Amino acid sequence: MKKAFTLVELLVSVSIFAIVMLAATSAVFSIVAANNKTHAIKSVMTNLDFALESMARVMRVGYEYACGASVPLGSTGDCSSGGTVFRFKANEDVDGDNDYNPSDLNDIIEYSLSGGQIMKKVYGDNTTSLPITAPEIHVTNLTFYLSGSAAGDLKQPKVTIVIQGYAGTGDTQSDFNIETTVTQRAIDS
Ligand SMILES: [Ca+2]
Ligand SMILES: [Ca+2]
Repeated sequence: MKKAFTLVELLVSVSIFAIVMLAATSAVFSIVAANNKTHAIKSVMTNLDFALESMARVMRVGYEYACGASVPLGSTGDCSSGGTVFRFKANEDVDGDNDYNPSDLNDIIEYSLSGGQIMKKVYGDNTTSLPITAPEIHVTNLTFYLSGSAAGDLKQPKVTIVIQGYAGTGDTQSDFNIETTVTQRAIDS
C-alpha cells in the first residue's frame, strides 16, 4: 500500500504551519516595536542630557540665583517649595553685545517651560528667547527648588532641577523623570 497524506493530516499540518508563522511574525513585530521604543528613548535621553548638561554648566559658574517669576530682575530669591522660573546672572557676555558688567541687568539667563519645551531667555541689549529641548520631547513639568540664594544666610546657593515628561505616542511613548542639583561655584555668604 502506497503511503500518502490523508486530507486530515494535510489540514492539521497546514494549520500548525499557519500558527507557527503567525507566532513568528508577531514576535518579529514586537521585536521591531521594542527596538523603535529603545531608539526613541535613547534619542530623547541624549537630547535631554545635553540640554540639562548645558543648563547646569552655565548655572554653576553664574550667581545671583533667583527662583519664581515675581522676583525682580537682578534680585535673588529662594523657592524651597518649588518654582517654575529660574534666573541668574551669567559670568560672561551671553547676550552677544560685547559688553559684560557684573552689576547691570544684562547677561541674565532665565529658564522656564513653554509649550512643552524648556526655554532659555537671555536678558540684555540683544534679548533672545529660544527652546533648548527638541519639539519631539514633551516636557510636562519643570520645577526648580532653590535655597541659600540670599547673602548673609551662611548657605551656598543650591538649586535642584526636576524635569518630567514624555516622548513618542501610543505604544512607543516613553516617560522620563530626571533630577539634578547645581551648587553655585563662587563662594557666597
Ligand atoms: Ca552682554
Ligand atoms: Ca547665601
